Amino acid sequence: MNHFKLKACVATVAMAMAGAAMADKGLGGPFHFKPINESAASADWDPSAPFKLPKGYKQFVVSDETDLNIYDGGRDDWHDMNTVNETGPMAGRFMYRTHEVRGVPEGGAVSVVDLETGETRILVQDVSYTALDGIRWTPWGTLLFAEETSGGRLFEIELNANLMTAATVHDRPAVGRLAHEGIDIDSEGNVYVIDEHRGRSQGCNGVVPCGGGIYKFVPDVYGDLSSGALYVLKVNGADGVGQGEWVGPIDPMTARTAGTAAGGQSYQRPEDIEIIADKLYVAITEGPRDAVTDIGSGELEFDGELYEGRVIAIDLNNMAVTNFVKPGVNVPVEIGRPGDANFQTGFDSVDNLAESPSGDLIMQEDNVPSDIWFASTETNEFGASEQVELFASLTDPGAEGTGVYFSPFDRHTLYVNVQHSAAQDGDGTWAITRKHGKMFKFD
Ligand SMILES: [Ca+2]
Ligand SMILES: [Ca+2]
Ligand SMILES: [Ca+2]
Ligand SMILES: [Ca+2]
Repeated sequence: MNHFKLKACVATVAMAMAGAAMADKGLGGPFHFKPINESAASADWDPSAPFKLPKGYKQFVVSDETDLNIYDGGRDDWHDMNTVNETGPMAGRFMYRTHEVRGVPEGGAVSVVDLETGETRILVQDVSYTALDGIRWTPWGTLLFAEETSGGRLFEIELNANLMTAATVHDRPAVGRLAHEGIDIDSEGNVYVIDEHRGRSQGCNGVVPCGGGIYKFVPDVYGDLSSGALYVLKVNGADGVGQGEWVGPIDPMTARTAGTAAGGQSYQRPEDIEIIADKLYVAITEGPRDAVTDIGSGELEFDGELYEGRVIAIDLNNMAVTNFVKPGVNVPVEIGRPGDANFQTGFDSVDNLAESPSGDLIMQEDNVPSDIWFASTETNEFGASEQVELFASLTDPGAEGTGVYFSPFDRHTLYVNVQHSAAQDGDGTWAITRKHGKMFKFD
């Protein structure tokens, strides 16, 4: 099988003149780009080249459901988040991916791709695993992954020496039973996690606000997640920004309600997180603002979203919490859909985050179209990014893009997944690059 070349496609998107001058400031570093002019339209969907890309960029399948089809019979494999083995022997060679399926008899799975040979296999799978979401390589050489369901578990995999099979999977309840998504680790070995819950509008058993918090786990011993203390972010200020502090420790087994009881800030559906330098960035998905419910008699009720998603930044030194990217402040509000007369490309339902090779924050929308944005970590006096640019957009009418990720060993390739594609067996991991020649040794 050699479908990689067949699926390669040089983007022919017209250069966005308005963005050309901005790109000279160096957003993306070695991955610098001229922003695309607007979001992709589903009418332009090409399953062999699903992303609308800046001029000069190409896209390749790394591994999709034609290589490994974990869920057969036309069921989507729901590729979610990615990491490579970032440390240790053969660092950078293997890519690990969570599969976010729910309610399937086989249960959730984590898969692995050997980026040298192309071999792809299931790393772990269990009938009890559900909605597997975040994944993170630890500095001590293990792999963390977690469930997104309420009270979901966080697991740690010890790998065998071949790095393609698991020796042991540990449940790590001390890190918190939460609707997990993003996971990140600071230089001291503290683990940051979130509760993906609409804390402001859904709350807990009718009590609002409740849940939707941001948490810090401090292990008793570096690299040992079996015991430690769990804290929740409290913020003194309006709308979840202002002066923050970690409060606790709290009971990890009831982390949502215990966090709220301790004074934790409830956000409206936090999802992915990313530490860059001394700041923790958190995507608050919070959208779409236009979602409405028909409550009968021709009356519509708006769901109470205040924004179409924002990213906050938490300075881990002085605990200042700021709005880093917010529609209408430093990125346009999204209006309508591509093809609509009044359509305006903008920012909606930000979900996955990653760090670019030059330390910018990459942000990916859970939206159709699913856009990928880059934001400079240079900020104004209010903590807002000085520059936010549109890198790419997904044409697939059924899919969201997930799992944006740069390997520390390849500064020229952005990995991204297509999740719940409208195409039969169309879920998979893609590589976006400007590099010439063979993309993979196994090509
Ligand atoms: Ca499938
Ligand atoms: Ca999620
Ligand atoms: Ca958008
Ligand atoms: Ca997500």
